[in-house]
Amino acid sequence: MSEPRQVLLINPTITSKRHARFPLAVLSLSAALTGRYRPIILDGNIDRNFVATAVNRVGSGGIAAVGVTVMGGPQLVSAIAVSRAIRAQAPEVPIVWGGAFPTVCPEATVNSPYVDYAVRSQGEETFLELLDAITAGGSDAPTGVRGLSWRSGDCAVHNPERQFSAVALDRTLPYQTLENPQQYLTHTYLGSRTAGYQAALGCRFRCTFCGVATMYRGRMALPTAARLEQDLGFLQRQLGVNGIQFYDHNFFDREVDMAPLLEVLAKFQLPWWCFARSDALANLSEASWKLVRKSRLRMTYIGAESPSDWLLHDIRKGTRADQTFAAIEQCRRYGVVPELSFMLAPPQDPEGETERTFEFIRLIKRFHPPTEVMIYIYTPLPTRRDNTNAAAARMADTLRDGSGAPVAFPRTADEWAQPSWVRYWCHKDAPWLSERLRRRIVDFTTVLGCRFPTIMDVRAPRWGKAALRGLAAWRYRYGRYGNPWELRASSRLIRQWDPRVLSL
Ligand code: B12
Repeated sequence: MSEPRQVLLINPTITSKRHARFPLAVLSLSAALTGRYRPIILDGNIDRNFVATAVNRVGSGGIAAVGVTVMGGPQLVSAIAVSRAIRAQAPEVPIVWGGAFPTVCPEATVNSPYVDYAVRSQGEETFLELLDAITAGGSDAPTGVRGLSWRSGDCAVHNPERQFSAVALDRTLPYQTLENPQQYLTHTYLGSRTAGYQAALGCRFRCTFCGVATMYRGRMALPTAARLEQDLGFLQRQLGVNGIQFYDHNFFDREVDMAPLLEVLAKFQLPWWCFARSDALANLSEASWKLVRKSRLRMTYIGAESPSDWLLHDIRKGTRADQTFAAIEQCRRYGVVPELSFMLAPPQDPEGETERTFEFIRLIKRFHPPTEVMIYIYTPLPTRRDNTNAAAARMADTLRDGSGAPVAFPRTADEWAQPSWVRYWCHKDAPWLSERLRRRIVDFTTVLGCRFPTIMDVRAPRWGKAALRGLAAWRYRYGRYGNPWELRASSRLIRQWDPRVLSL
């Protein structure tokens, strides 16, 4: 029998080696491919020379295709670098992109000369079918592969969507194929050996700003309790994990479905972190909250987004501002730190909404000071004309820049990799922000971050955080956020880490 064909799976650099987490996307693809193909994982977060390694690997022959996982923002820049280098070394090797970027921007992806195929949404089955078509060697175009975008002459072709699949929940991730799995366990406030993990697939909600909504189109599936128990057992016993960060888009869903999973977590009592919705937390029964406490949920990330119910309605969030307070209250009662994220400066009313959000944050800090706050700019992403998220498409159509001209999104991956668009993708800037507003947001974020240093930063010394708190106190108290030069200078000395960039 002939050897299975090799497929190189690349996770381009997105974070420092120290903050590298299990590259779940390529692990999940590897689990699906094993048996029919021989997957080889190359992680750019670990191998800081991953472009050269990839070029050598492809240069030595035998690679049937290269799969690259790509998130917009900084990872796009490293994905372009590695794809371009591979194309130059071995132009005959097909390059396939999958992940959040090609799902949201398939057209820009296949408009780029170093990408042959864009896999939209879940990738396992689509990639397998594509690989089968590629390795069969025929000259037929891959018209039958659902979820695939490709180029025919000058046109981008988008094959029909693939149905949501829960098959990945039956597969175990091949952690042991990673070079030294232990190096993915990082020191966080959850534990000295924290792992990133995803239990459920998808999300039922379709918020207009969220990439996950484009990826899963309102579908989701939970794992069985047995599956969760098996995975947590493996992570704890085999790898020595003592803290878990759940990447599930929305961990707390229907209470009745969650109960068995909470029982498993209460058994392990590994400190954990997750994403949650305020309405779900506010409505959780006391019995479930007791399990939450027993399981040692340390912090939960709640998309509060805005103090304005009209905006929450516009972005299809499905929650209200009063539920934000109800969720904080429940978290306080059961010893969980609420971590709230906000989206400032929406195009409908950038200045007004920003000021209202500042006041709302101050109110929350008075109500429950340990609440953590994450500040982002509201930056909706483009949607395809045939996308099922019509509300998001309508919103994207109304975007205007500072001079009132329509916002023109980039048309290629290279354009998306320009610094201004990387900042847009990272929710740090938007074309409709005036210079004054941009400054004000940066200044407020600086004052708030110094007045309330995050507990997620386990590296900054205690004295340093106390010094920043003291220095920022008067500015915060009197709302004098303008040009906090002394805080900027001190923050450079006592370098705090930014969980928006580095995660926990
Ligand atoms: C972990 C994570 C990170 C980690 C990355 C860790 C790593 N890769 O080593 C860190 C913390 C660094 C990170 C950073 C950012 N992230 Co992030 N991150 C996630 C998170 C929580 C989980 C991703 C994950 O591992 N999922 C599990 C795997 C199995 O699923 P998957 O990646 O979707 O992969 C499937 C498919 O996409 C597809 N697929 C993926 N890759 C490939 C490749 C091929 C070849 C194929 C065929 C298929 C394929 O198949 C896979 C299996 O079905 C998601 C939210 C979420 N729950 O998905 C956000 C998310 C991906 N991040 C997002 C964003 C925007 C960012 C940032 C760019 C900005 C920000 N502030 O959040 C930053 C950049 C920070 C910076 N450096 O400045 C967005 C992307 C949205 C979008 N529209 O593109 C998400 C969806 C969050 C959200 N709700 O908006 N992130």
